This record gives sequence, C-alpha cells and structure tokens, in this order.
Amino acid sequence: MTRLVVVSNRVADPRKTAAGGLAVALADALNTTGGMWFGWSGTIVKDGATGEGELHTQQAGDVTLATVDLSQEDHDGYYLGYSNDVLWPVFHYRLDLARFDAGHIDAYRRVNRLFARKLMGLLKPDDIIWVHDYHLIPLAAELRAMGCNNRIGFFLHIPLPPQTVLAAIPQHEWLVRALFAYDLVGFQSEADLIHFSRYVQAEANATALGNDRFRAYNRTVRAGAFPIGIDVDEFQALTQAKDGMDMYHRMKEEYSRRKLLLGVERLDYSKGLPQRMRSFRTLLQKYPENLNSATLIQIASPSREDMGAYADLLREMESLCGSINGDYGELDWMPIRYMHRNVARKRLPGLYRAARVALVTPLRDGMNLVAKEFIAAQDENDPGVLVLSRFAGAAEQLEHALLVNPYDIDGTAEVIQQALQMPLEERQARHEKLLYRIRRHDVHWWRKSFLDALAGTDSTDQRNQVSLRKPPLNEDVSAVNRG
Ligand code: GDG
Repeated sequence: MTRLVVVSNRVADPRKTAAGGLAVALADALNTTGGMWFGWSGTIVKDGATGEGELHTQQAGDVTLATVDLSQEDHDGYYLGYSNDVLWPVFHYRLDLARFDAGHIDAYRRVNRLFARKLMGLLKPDDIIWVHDYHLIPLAAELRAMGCNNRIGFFLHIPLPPQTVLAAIPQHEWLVRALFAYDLVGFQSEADLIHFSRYVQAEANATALGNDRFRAYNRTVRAGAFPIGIDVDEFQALTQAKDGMDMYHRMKEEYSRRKLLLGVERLDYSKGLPQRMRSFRTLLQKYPENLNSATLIQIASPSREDMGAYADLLREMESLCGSINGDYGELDWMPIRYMHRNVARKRLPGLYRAARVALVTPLRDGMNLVAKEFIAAQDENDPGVLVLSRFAGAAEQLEHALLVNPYDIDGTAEVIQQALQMPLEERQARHEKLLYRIRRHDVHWWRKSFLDALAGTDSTDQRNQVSLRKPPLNEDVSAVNRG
C-alpha cells in the first residue's frame, strides 16, 4: 500500500487538537491514512553547533513525525527572510512590504536542499509526497535532482498574485520553474489558478494542454483549484461540547443587552484589521443607534512578532482601538474589546455562536477558515451574519455571505449595519446555503480530491530531473554579495 508523506514547515502531533488552519487540515489527512509528517522541528541550534540539521523521528499513533533542526542563520534567512519577508508579502500583493535582501534566497535554497536530503533517506519507492506552502516551493526540484521518482504534489495555502505582481520577485522565474518539478500543483481558488495559467503562458511560453495541464521547461504539470475546508462535524461537536457551550452561555449573558460583533485572526497585515477598526468607527459615527450597544470583540493572536511590519501593525491597532474607545466609550460600555492573545481552540466555537455578526475582512487571503468555522458554529434557528471580504479565497464559495471591499471604509460600515439589521428569515436562508457549501467542500473532500488527482496524474514524463539553475539575484543584491 502506498504511504502518504506530508511535508510542511511546521509539524504537529496529529492526535492533539492544534491551533491554526493548516495544522488541523494536515492532521486530518494523516489521521485518515497514516503515514509520515516531515518538517522543521521548531528548534534553532546555535550556528556551527551541529554542522547541519539533526533529524528526529518519533511515532504518534499511525503517523511518524520526522523533523529537522535549523541553524539560526538558516532559520533567519529561510523562514523570517525569504518566506516571510519576500514570499508572504508579495503573494499577498504587498510589494511595499517586501524586502528583497541579499542572502535570504541562499538560505531558502539551502534549507530546501537540506530537507530534501534528509527526506530522501526516509522515502520508500511507492510513497506519495504532499508538500505544503510557500516555504517549500523548490523541494520537489531538489528531490528530483537527488533521483527521487515518487509522485509529488504541492499545495499553496496562500494566494498566487497576478503575473505583474509575481514578476517583482527577482527569482520569480526560478520559483515557477520549480513548480514544474511537481506532478500536481494545487491552489485555493479559481482566481489563483487563472493567475498561474496566465503567468506560465506569458512568461514561460507554456502550452496549455487542456484538463488543467501545462507544458513548459520540458515538463508537464497539472494545476487545479482545491479550496480547503474545515471538518464541519468536528467543529460542530466542539461547539456543543462543555467548553464551547459554557463560553456561549457566558457571552450571551454578558452581552444580553448588546449586539456582539466578532473578529478572530492572527495579527497579520493581510487580515485588514486597521481598515476593519475604521469601518467600525464609521458605523458608530453614521448609525448612532449602535452607541452603547454594538460591541466588537477582536481577537488578534500574536504572530511573527520578531518582524518589523508586525510590530508596526501592533502599534497601529493599539492606537486605533484606544482612540475609538476613548472617543465613543461610556462608563458602562466600550465599543471594542481588543485582545492580543491566543484563545483556546475549544472556546472559539462558543464565541462564534454568541456573535450576531462576524467580520472576516482580509485585504487578501488564500482561503480563510475562520469564515467557515463561524458558519459551522451557528445555531441554525437564530444564526449570525457573516461579513466577508471579496478578497478572501472563501468568497468564491461563500457568495451568500455579505461580501465587502475592505478598502472601502464607508461601504463596509454600511454592510455591517445591514448585517446588524438583517431579519431572521434572511439570516436563516443565507446560513442554510452557506452551511451547505462548507459541508459539500469540507476538509475531507479537500484531502481526497487533491490526493485522487495526484494519484491520477500522468507520470510518464515526470520522472526526469528538472534542472534548477542557481536562483538569480537582482543586480543590487549581487553587487552587495560581491562587495
Ligand atoms: C493560512 C492562509 C488559509 C485564529 N486565532 C486563534 C485561532 N485561530 C485559528 C482559527 C483558524 C486558523 O487559526 C486560522 O486560519 P485562517 O485560514 O483563517 O488563516 P491563516 O492562519 O492565515 O492560514 C489562509 C489557511 O492557511 C489554510 O489553508 O485559509 O488563507 O493564510 O482555524 O480558528 N485558534 C486558537 N486561538 C486563537 O486565538 N485556538
């Protein structure tokens, strides 16, 4: 029987409930099939202490966890540098925040090669390998260069921007060429797939062969949209469990005279938090019936705090929330309850269920699982309303939410008012359709449709090596290197 080998930057014990969309989805995939989960151990060793990353393996039920340590220099260049200071901002259309510094690309390639070398020693000929996310784009090319003939799929959890944005990365051609070392490349949305298709035809002279297959660089890759979902049954069970219900009743009681709005995310600039706070302020200004009533609970869990752009965002949020509360708060009411803390996963569903309106308004998001969790947690007899950014991947599936343009502060405030005023019948009708959508394309569907597609890829011309030249540096960077 073939074994599933999942590769992602971080690895978690699939028997424990993990926080974070990716960890939950991958744990589900591995719990269903058994197999191996490979990635970084989370440990940073002092530079030069071990030479290269030590491999650790441990058994977690049917799943082998195999992890590698990283040196400080490799971690900083690969994770903080290239992954999160180049790929994350550019893939979220934020060229203004990207830092194309020298050295990052070398570390990115070094770590991908290290992972490939360590993984090669653990692979069996029939293993199916499923690589996840932007940290590991060149992994298959490195594996192929070492003689790996296994079937390899890649799933990108974040958006793929249009050609003109992607092309701002000095190594864009190298990155896209690396994708052709996979048998199947999966995106979150049709929009991402279109961006890929346009890029490869315009920049790589690729031929579209039909059935989502593209030929370039002497290779054929299949690409598709596989929108990630949640485990709806598991989330509903969590809602009904004691912690979920305790939270729900506490919130209902505490806010019995108020209208509760909710936002939940990592504190990340892609999530549109300052714009959301401004829309909420406009709501209070334009619709004074919400004064002393509408209360926004905003959970912003700490994320990548050692990076400058995140520290700036933290300061901006503190200042915005402080000024809105200062301007509008009363002795017995504060408009915003802002928490820069992580909330236990078992409590989240109760919070979702108690909210009248969820504000899920990213400026750009691969999918956004919070939107789906909110729908799953609702009481279908008295459901809350989802206000969703049209720029979240989830908007392609969830058009029965109230869709907004988060850059349009006034427009979003009006839609929030519409959500607060929505009659019960309309709330029920919208919720029924949304629940149907998240059930039809849940996390089990995602895993199965991706792995079925990967198993069905035509592998006849996929076993040759893909040659990855050294990634080009932009001229300035090369000059710095030479200097
Ligand atoms: C990436 C892509 C894509 C959030 N705060 C807390 C907490 N969470 C949980 C949520 C949800 C997960 O984290 C967030 O998932 P999202 O999908 O909303 O966003 P990203 O973390 O940016 O995930 C995204 C996803 O990968 C999957 O492919 O959808 O587009 O950016 O599950 O509930 N969980 C706990 N406490 C918190 O304070 N326990």
